Amino acid sequence: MYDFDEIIDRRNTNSMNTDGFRQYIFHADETMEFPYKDEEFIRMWIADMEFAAPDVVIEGIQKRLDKRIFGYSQIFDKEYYNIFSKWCKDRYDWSFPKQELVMSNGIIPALYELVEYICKEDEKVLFLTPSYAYFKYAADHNDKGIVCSDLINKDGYYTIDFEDLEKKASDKKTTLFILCNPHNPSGRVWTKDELESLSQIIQKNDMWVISDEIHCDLLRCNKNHIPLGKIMPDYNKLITCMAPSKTFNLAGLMISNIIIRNEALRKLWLKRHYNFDNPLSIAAAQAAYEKGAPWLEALKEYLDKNFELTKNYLKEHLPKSKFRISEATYLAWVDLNEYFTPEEDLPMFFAYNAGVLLEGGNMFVQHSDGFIRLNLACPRSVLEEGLKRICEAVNNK
Ligand code: LCS
Repeated sequence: MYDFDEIIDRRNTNSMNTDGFRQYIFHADETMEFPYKDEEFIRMWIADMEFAAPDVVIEGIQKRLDKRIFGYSQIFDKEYYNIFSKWCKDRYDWSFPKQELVMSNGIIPALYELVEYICKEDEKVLFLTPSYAYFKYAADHNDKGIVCSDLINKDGYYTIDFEDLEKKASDKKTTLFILCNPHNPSGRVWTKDELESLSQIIQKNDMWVISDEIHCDLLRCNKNHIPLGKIMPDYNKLITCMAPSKTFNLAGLMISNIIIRNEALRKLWLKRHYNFDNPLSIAAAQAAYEKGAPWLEALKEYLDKNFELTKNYLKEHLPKSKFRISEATYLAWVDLNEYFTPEEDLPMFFAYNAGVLLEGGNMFVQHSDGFIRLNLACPRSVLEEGLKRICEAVNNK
């Protein structure tokens, strides 16, 4: 019914994935050359998918196109809230009042703004490492310091070092905690117990917390997501971020949901934020949440199989690699420390020697040397070729 095996040509679409890798991964320009032509690369890097967006979403955009005028837009219609809150209720048994929902052209821009609004002059931002690097960039952008708490890695299974976190959270200047829930890049889905322990630390230290739940819809089939807002139902200094961008492969449409409980912060947001949304993005997001669930369930099954395949392939061909199937995301976090020294530049190695574009090593703030992150949201034939090239390159090293 849904063809996730289809190979779609993304060239000439201004896609970051096909055209932006020199700049993003290698901080280089178009003069950087590789032994592979651009179209010969297997691209397993940036977190978007090689799959077509659901037909119901494309139809939603089409219906909006038919209205033919694309003037300034904002979500006025309460239908959007009704549909998105139903999504949260159905999937996470969690709901929030309508007035708490504001929109942003992406979660990253929201993080940049929220750090600015929340943190005073000499205050710092706390997060768990390895981390999606934009948590750091949001602090850097606002000239705020960062405090990192390394996760504990036991045989590829990551847990929170609560003792370390507690110590760092108790610093009065560390006022904001950004939680990646579920976690990129480890793929952990935090359990109720873990979230409760986190909530105690947050509460005890009266911290602000942003729970970035952008990956929450993309879980392995046997996993369940718990919004932090559900664990902390009355905590006022909590902001939740969710989006259709990862779930339905709509990152370029730049629309995301920011749920701000604190009234003063929300007022500040509404005053300072550039509060317009792209009308096509509104239509897409609404259609996705209203009609996209069957597509998502099929996608999850496909991704589960890609993870199984990856696990088996790595076990056979790179027996000294360490890998556990991620509980969430379509990202595989693979430990290659037995094959590389910490100084080696893994994205460069694989681009040159395997023709595979991937992220890894120091791209995740800290505590990530010797790891590669593989985006498995691609047709199985592409994945097979990518894995083959990766393993051959390492074994020929
Ligand atoms: N938050 C997390 C935890 C993410 O992983 C990403 C995208 C974003 C926010 C981006 O939000 P947006 O501004 O698009 O709404 N993650 C990416 C990644 O790991 N590689 O490429 C993108």
